[in-house]
Amino acid sequence: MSVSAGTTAPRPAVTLTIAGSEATGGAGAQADLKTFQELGTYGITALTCIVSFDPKDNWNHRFTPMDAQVIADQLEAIQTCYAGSLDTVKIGMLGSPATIRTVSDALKSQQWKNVVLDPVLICKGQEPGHALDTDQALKAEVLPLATFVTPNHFESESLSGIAINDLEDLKEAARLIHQASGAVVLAKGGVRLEGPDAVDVYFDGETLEVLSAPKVGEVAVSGAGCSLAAAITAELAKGAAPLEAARTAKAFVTEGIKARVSSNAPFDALWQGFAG
Ligand code: PXL
Repeated sequence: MSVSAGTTAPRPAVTLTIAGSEATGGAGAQADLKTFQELGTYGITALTCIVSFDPKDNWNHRFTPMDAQVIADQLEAIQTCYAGSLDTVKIGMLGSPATIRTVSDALKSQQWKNVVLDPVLICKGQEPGHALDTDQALKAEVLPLATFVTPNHFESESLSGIAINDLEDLKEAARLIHQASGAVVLAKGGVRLEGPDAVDVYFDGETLEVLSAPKVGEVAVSGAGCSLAAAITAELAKGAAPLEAARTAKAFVTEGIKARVSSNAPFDALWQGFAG
């Protein structure tokens, strides 16, 4: 049976992720799409690169960028198909200055309500000179377009320029990153700060709130950062206020970490499907 165009059924909120593939399914676009599906939005992907862990080399990342024109083509298809209904985007791993330029051009070609940036700065095994160029381009060309940014401990230090050793430092970093970007900030302490709880600092220019949940183990789980930003994206697309979106996303990720999936890799992956 075919479904005709122009159906009057309620339409789901549309969410786009501009992200890399992580082949084993734990992180990147795969984590984003699973999160979107679980939270009831219609997920779309523009793929920026392919990451294949290397089991023969300490699970370092083998990184293959997509050709800039292929990224531009995907975004053209997506933005044309969903012109008028696509106003929420998540940005994950971009990986090269050329990709960053292509993505920032596409972002500037339309209006957005929500641009959620997970500022993935360094990919394990990436060549440092190349990574520095990429980081600078991300800060110059994409960060100013973000409405919501979710840096982890390392990324918060890099974006704020301060060392982060405790919760007070993380609060200061969140303030500084907000000042520099104008975006709502959720700076993630995760397992990197000492103490029994995984603490994140939310700051939107007025409200500063510490989101806290008991740590689930002491080791980072693959896909937690991607899933957190994707969950924020989905909640914002459905109309949640930023603080509410951050709280829901943190609870979603905490449950997903509890239900993590182990493999032959030396790290586990978050499972978004725990509720089903
Ligand atoms: O977790 C950051 C991340 C994002 N995107 C891709 C990745 C990773 C980490 O492995 O591979 C594609």
